[in-house]
Amino acid sequence: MNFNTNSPLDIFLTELFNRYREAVPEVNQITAALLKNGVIGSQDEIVNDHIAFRTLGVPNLGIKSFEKIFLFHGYQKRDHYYFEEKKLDAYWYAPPAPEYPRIFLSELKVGMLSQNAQKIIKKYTGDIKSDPVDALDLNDGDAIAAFLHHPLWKLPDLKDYTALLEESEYAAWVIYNRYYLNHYTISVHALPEDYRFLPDFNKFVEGLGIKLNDAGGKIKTSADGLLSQSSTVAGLHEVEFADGAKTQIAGSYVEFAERSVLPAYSHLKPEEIQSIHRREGFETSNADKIFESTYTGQVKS
Ligand code: OOG
Ligand code: NI
Repeated sequence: MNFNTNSPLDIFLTELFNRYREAVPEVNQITAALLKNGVIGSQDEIVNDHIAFRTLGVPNLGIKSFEKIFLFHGYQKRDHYYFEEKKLDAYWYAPPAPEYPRIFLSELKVGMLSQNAQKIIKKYTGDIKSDPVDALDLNDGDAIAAFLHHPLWKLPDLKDYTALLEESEYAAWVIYNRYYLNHYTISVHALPEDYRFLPDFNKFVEGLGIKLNDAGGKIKTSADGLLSQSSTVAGLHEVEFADGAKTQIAGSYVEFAERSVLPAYSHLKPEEIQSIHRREGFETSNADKIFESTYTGQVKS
């Protein structure tokens, strides 16, 4: 991501990306290989399709709270997606200008979990008596970045994390990782020949020794055939819990998206094609499997 202004949105997106890049080695590894192969001239040439965040659906938090940050900065709320088995809701948000990434924002439907899991989540989030975003100066980009990197609840005990993990991998991820950027997404269709189709791009990534999420197959494709996505498997990080116990937990990952040109624009010449001519939005069946990039079945196999 590279922005030429110093707007609050540019500032906090850049700070989030810098922190994410430090925590997820695959980001720089892929960029370095694209540079070395002469595919791009600098990191800024990579088009960021979207970024994603996860939230807990409890009073004062969740999508209703989190989305205020992006709505304030000109994002528009679009389609809703529901994931029955994972007990998740999600929306995507269209950016104020094409150089900004879309946002994919999800929320755990906490009320659908067992009494025990709800009790654990409440133990950490129950003290939050007002919406913390309301106390934030949304014109201050540094303050927003600090807010997204600052814990809203105390560090969990390992036993609480483990109990959540058994029932909801998503719940366990959020209770430890909170609002950290979950992934950024390389628009592979914006890359030159040999890299702009997902099967080739996946081979390039795997050639770097990076593991891909194979839940539902390495490439997830929408029913209309126009949106294909793949992703890395989240790396494991040794972390410490409130009780001093240490274990390895999943962090963030990298996603790759190929948005095809819509049939109505198939007559356009390659140089005429802009992002508005390509498949928009997301796809529930793709997203359902992309979520699993942080799940035990992928990160520990
Ligand atoms: C989001 C998974 C879904 C997409 O592009 O469909 C997704 C997550 O892992 O939080 O990113
Ligand atoms: Ni995504």
